[in-house]
Amino acid sequence: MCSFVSFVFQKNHPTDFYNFCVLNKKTMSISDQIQSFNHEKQTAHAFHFQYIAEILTQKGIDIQAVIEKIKAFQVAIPSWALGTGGTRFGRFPGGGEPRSLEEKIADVGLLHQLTQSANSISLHIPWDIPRNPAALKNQLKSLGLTIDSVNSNTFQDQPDQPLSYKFGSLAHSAAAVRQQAIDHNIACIEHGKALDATVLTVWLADGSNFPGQQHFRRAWQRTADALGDIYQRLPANWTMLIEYKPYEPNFYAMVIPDWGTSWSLCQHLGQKAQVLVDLGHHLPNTNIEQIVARLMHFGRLGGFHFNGSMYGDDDLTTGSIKPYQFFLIFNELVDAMDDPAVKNPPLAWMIDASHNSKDPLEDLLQSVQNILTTYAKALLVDRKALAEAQENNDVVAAEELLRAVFATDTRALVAEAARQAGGAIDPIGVFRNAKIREKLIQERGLNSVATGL
Ligand SMILES: [Mn+2]
Repeated sequence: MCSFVSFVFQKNHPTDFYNFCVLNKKTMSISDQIQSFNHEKQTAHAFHFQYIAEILTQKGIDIQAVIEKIKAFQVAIPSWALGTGGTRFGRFPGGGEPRSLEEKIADVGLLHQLTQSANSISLHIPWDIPRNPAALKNQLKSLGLTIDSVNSNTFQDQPDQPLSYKFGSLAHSAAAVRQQAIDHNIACIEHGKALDATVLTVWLADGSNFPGQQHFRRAWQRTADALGDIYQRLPANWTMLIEYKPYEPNFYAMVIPDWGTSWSLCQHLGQKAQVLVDLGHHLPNTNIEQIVARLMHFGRLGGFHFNGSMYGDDDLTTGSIKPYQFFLIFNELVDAMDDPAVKNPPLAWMIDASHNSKDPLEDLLQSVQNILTTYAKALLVDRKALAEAQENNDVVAAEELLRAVFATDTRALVAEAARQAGGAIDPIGVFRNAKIREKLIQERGLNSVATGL
């Protein structure tokens, strides 16, 4: 009934057709849904793709080489983005959220199947403690996924925890609290080892809300010493990512407020420690593209968290608020990645967003699309011409090169990359037409909770 032949007959009413399929053919796999929907979209897609391909080919760009790079780009999905985020005022669950680590992995498997660009998941300990690593590894393998990183949590107290993090963790004034936080990070490494992870991400909420509350230099030294104890336990092939944030939850001073502090801690620890840049962890108007360029120049950028923000750590959809800035950041990342003189390690890419108003899976699909279309733009920059304009101080030519690429619609390139890899030309279209959220609500209920927030 859902064969391509009957599909063609009913193509004038694609939505009705899909509803019919979903309601009457419950066994139709996601893979079949993707292929059917791709078939429906193929004519329009081919038209758009041909248009952009001709323009770029005329400019001497190897279109298939660009598509291969898009296909190779993979971004990790954090377990905490799979449910509706909370605020300090309230949380409004959307229903069908994953209730266990297995269900979180299943959701990332779905995102990967649709986009072919989300092949790993980041875990949050203790929200995602792997109870049965062997079974989880089998599940990951069957979905073509790996573990991207394990993230420690010393920003909230757990029910079975003897000492409180109210006044900090690795920077706390009491050695016993610092030791508890060190032990927790070492436990995170052990959980990660069980699932073949190789990255520990440390983000600290430590800081002070009022002037005089905390001694700045002692707080840095305690943090550095405690991180040193964790670093000692890091396996040889692991990386420790140190993430900074200018404010929140502390509003007077964070112990690690900026990239300079993260970098100083990495220098103190050694080569396995790297700076992690989270797009939302900057004050308004910070020149983030310059920060990533500087870090990569010194081989110190290890991880990158995608999200979108208007004011600070808003955790909105990647690319939703400041797309030009996002493009300029990607431009610097690609410039450094393509430069053989830059000895920066491969980056761990992750979406770090969790907000209140969208279906979390649709939001992640939007983010993946925005990441890939912006990455594709950065790949199209004529770096030789840009370098020439820069060396000749031709300000307008340099700027116009970037502006022209930014204005290029790269959606058909990303769709073609997904199509060639077996993914969806229109991932959100498939998600909606296959009524995936409705099915998840049926399976998991309306009030399931994904995170420990
Ligand atoms: Mn982050």
